[in-house]
Amino acid sequence: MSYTKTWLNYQKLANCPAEIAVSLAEQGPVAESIRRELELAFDAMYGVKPVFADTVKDAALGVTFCCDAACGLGEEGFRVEAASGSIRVVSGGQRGLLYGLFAMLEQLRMGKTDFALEKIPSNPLRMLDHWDNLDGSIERGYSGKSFFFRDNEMTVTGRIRDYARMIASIGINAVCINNVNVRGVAAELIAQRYREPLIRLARIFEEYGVKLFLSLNFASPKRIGGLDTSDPCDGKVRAFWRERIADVFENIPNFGGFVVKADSEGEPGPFAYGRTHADGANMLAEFARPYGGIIIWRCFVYNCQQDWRDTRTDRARSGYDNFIGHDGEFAENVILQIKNGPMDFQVREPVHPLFGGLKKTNMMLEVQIAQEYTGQQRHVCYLMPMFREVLDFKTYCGAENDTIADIVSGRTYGNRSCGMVAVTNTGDDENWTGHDLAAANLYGFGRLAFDTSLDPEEIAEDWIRLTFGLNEKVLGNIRRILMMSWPAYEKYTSPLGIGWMVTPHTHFGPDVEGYEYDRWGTYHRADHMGIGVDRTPAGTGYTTQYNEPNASLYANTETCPEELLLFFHHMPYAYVLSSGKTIIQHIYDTHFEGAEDAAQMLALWRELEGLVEPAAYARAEERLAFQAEHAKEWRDRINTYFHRMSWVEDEKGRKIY
Ligand code: GCV
Repeated sequence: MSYTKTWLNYQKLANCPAEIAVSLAEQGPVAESIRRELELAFDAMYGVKPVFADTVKDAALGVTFCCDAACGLGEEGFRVEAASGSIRVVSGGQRGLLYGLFAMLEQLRMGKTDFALEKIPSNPLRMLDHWDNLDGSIERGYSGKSFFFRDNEMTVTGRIRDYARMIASIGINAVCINNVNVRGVAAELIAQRYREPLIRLARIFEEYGVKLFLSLNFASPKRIGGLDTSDPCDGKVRAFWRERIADVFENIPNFGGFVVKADSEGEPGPFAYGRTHADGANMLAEFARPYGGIIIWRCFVYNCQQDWRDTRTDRARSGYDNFIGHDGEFAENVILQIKNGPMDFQVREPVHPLFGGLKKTNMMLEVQIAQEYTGQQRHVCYLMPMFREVLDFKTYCGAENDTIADIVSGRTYGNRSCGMVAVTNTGDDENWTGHDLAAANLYGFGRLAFDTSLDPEEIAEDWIRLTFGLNEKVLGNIRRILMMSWPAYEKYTSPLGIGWMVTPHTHFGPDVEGYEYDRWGTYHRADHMGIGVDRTPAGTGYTTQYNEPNASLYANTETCPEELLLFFHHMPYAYVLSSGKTIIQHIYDTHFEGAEDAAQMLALWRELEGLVEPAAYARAEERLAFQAEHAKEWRDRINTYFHRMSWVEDEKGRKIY
């Protein structure tokens, strides 16, 4: 199947230089990628093939790449200076030159000829996690099937190189290719069966500075090793892992390490043997350490067998409760991967309290650009504004450098094993991401992980120009759509921090009580008087997991940020918000507004007919039209439910079924 070029859609530019000379002394796989990309890009942009030469001084456009370990930019940082037809790209390593190359191309494509840029990546690890299964399906995948696996085989096709190019162009340096739920033959990815295609895949990634990671199954000693236990302290189990891990690192080039989902949602882990997460993670880390390998251990651990009548057990508490007692016990090459919020990628959640709690443990921020709970790439929901809020959140873990961005970039504790990871949103659909506008989340995540200070609106603008060209109307309309999309989605789905009103299992579409009486710990506790979960010390005590002043701020209804009021408090429908509206009126109003916003996004897109490439226009038009209708369904289902629950009429007398 053919596929779109997304933001690497190099278009012909005006003012083409007559000849282009490039000086690049470096050799090796990354340097080769730089050469290939230059040929591709300059041919498409200027119709000129660059000449590679030792000196560039006589050319109309001369580009010099300079690898200088003493430049102070590190292996991944770069400086690009362009003036009067001469461009100089400097870095301490080839990966930095590659990132500098893409940054230079972006500037040229946006019509700039004289510019200076200097960037050192904020986060050491900038990673994408695929939840791809070996049969080709993708857990929570909304853009077709896997391009890594099909029918229990690996598919290392030309698309992988384009994928590697695409993600390298936004600074991604690590990818885990298989689902954290490691089922069936996926456990054998660490064995011989998939070795040869994994080596080929790893070599392609290496050309673009991307490390390969695999998710492993903690019960592998039993599942594929023929042992009768997977106890991490058992000698035979240790020998199994020592041998397997050594074999993987010694044979797969550029291998980064393993991602582990243990004792979570039915996945095996150390608990079965009375061992701790630290016992499990450290055992694996010990065998990965000689190779510079990393164990990424997920903190998404909670009781998924809860009785809804139990109001003391709180899923929001569980990540913190499970891990805080082990602070300082994890090996140096273990990173705890923590979701942005304590529940599960809802449209609005507070920031996970573990970030402010752990002081002696490597941490990584996990977000989800696969829009599992935010419209599944059938709704547009640009998530960078949400991630911006998360990164800026002050944890008060110390007097300074206490934001999430500080912690995961290593500024707070001076560590290098940290960073950001996104559960990714790609598949084999022709446009990679199902919804053409969902590619903004992939692009945006990479840019934000590389530079955590960026403004979401500026990222959106860059993405629009690089994908759709420089037309001002196109820029203006798509920017408005993207920037209004997350607030709109929140308005027509989730009031004031209440999540989970979705259809069970699929997580798509409204079902207000879908998860209310289920075992997953996901309750909004709406009754005829009010709604919300009391997570104060008088309730589940979740607020106490935050450092002060956050703990008190959240515990008090007067100071709790209103967008999270019902996450932290059970409130009567008649409670009056700062807007002067009651909670019930707020629910009605936001749901009507959200549906109107969705209709407006469709109208804004429709103004672009003829200005956007026809196939992309049609694909997105269809999805935005669906979204506008689906938003009405959300509006009506939620409003009707709360009207029937509360018996309060809408002040504006609108239709509530
Ligand atoms: C990969 C949520 C999703 C699951 C996912 C899990 C996780 O529960 O619904 O599909 O499993 O998160 O993050 O491990």
